[in-house]
Amino acid sequence: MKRFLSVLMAALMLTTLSAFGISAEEKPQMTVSTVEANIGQTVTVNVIVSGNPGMCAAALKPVYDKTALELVEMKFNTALFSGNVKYGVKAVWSASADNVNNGIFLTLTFKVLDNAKIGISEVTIDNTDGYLNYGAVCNRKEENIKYKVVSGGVNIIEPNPPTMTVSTENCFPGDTVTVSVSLSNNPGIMAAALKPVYDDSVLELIDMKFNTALFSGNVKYGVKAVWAASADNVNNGEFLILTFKVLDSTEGFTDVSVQYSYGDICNFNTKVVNFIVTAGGVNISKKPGDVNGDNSLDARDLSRLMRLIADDKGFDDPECINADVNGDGTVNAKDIARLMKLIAESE
Ligand SMILES: [Ca+2]
Ligand SMILES: [Ca+2]
Repeated sequence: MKRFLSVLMAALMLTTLSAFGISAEEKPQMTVSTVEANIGQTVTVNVIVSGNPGMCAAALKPVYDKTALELVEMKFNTALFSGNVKYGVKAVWSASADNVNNGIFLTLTFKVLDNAKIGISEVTIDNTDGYLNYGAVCNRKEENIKYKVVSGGVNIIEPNPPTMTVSTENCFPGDTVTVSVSLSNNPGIMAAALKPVYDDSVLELIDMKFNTALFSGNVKYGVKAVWAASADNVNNGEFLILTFKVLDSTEGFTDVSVQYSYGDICNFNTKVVNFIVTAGGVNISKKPGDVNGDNSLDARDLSRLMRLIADDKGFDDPECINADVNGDGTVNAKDIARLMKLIAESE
């Protein structure tokens, strides 16, 4: 019983010591880094040494999923760990004296294969129960160094998804404005049917037009804009141009987007292609100097502005929103001068 207690006491002391960070020297460890990569990309994973008590030879065997990764290159960091190297199934290193450096010891360069699954593909150094195999690393005295192995890997992330971006345009009430729908990360499409989505109390769709300079093919316009080519087109850029008439006496921001149903975009093999649609819109602001907001620029605006100034209306007053004709943040006589100039110059 006494013996058990003393063992327990010793264990408690060790726990306490390590809790205060007064542990013995750092234990030898090899940490494999984790890096992000897209499919098809080539990436480098580092094997980092810490707590190195001194070593003069190593034979490390990388372990990884060969269906996801192809090992392109192994390379010891001889700037920090000078010595002779040899690469085969294992990466072998030897030095003429014990090296006590810590840091990047070995780099492994992988290519992420086309059919790799999304997610982490583990990379480690061949080990037994989390420690390098006996004899994998030793010092000048041929003593085995028990390195703990912390696995890492390649985090294979979703490649950039095909995206359809609707532009945002600025205009005045009554204007005609064109909004473009552009493609990016286009994996190749042969046919598409897109339905413009907008607020018809603010905008009137007067024209749809595919950019056939970049996307040659046959087109048809109805409720949807339909495009079909004879082969896959992998271009990116302006795909569809929507022309709207902005209705009079409207103001503010209005959304414009495009919709498609599943199967409305496909490639030559009739495989469905999905695009993430980023909506855009039209930002409608009143004409500079249109103080009364009736979408025309005339003497009535001047009269309104003079009244606002005479009444000493604060700039925050809703009536004054369009009264800062020169845009300097205040409403004063300078705006009258600018407005007179604008009216004089208007047709
Ligand atoms: Ca006006
Ligand atoms: Ca002003």
